[in-house]
This record gives sequence, structure tokens and C-alpha cells, in this order.
Amino acid sequence: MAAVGILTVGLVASSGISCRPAPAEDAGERTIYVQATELDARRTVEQDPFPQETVEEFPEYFGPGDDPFERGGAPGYYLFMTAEDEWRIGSYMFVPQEVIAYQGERITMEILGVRGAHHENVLLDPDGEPVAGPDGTDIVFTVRRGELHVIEFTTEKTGIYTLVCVTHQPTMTMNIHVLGR
Ligand SMILES: [Cu+2]
Repeated sequence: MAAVGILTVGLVASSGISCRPAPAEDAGERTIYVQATELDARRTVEQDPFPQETVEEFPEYFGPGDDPFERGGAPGYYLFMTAEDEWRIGSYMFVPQEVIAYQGERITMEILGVRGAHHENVLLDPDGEPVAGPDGTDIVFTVRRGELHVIEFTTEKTGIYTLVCVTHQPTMTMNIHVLGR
């Protein structure tokens, strides 16, 4: 009986410790490795005819509809004829697009400019407000192809932080899902 009693006390004590929320400042560090990039495909019209119906159905993304050689619509998307016999389709993105973190973590994010000439970015908190870095200034920065840009911030709120490339909307946004401890 005595042994059972000790075991019971031990379980209660350990469960009490594990349920205590960790202080936000003790949540640790996390490094996230990111590519600023794009995915695309090139096809000859012999392989696949130019998908004119996509341009006409979504002109806000892929327009204008009257000149397939002109690149227009939303800057995050493209679909256009590159030559008389070839077309190209694609979109810009961060890889990864979805990231998980915990509240109170000190995040280091390394963003490598791989494809796309340049990306103008801002980091927003779950309320849509710019996030400040360690020096107190808002995290607003440009990544050019060939550069590695490092940002640091702390996930003070739970919810979804977003890294937004304002150059390439609506496709180029990373969601950082910050969970409570
Ligand atoms: Cu971009």
C-alpha cells in the first residue's frame, strides 16, 4: 500500500509540473530556412496549346486577355507567350509557405533569394501590425537574387504571423502559425 501511495503522489507532482505554462521568455529559439522563389513551366504550343481560357476566366491574375505576349494581371502570377511557339506559366512563393512556431520563441529566419530579381517584404503580426526586430525598427527588407537575408524577431502573440512579399501578391505570403504553450 505504501508503494502505491508514493507512486500516486509522484504522478500528481509530475503532472502538476508538466501543466504549468512555460514563461514566454523561456520558449527557446528556432531557425527557419526559406527560399524566395517561383515555380514555373514552359511548354511549346505543339506540346500544349496556349491556355487562353485561363486568361479569360481570371484576367485579374493573368490578363490582359487580348495580347498573350503581354505579361500582366497580378504580379504573383504569370501566363504569357514567350515566343511564337512557346508559353510560360508560374507563380512566386516562399518555400516553405506554412511554418509552425510557439509563442515566445526567438525566431531567426534566413531568406535566400533564388528566383525572381527582387522581393520587397514585410513581416506582420497576427493583428496585421509590422513586427519590430531586435533594434526596434520594423522588419521591412528586400531580398535580391543571390542574397541571403537574415531577420530576427520574437513571437509575442499567438495566431498567424505573415511574411508578405509585396512585390508578388497574391501568391507570395508565408504563414507562421504561432501556438500557445
Ligand atoms: Cu516576391
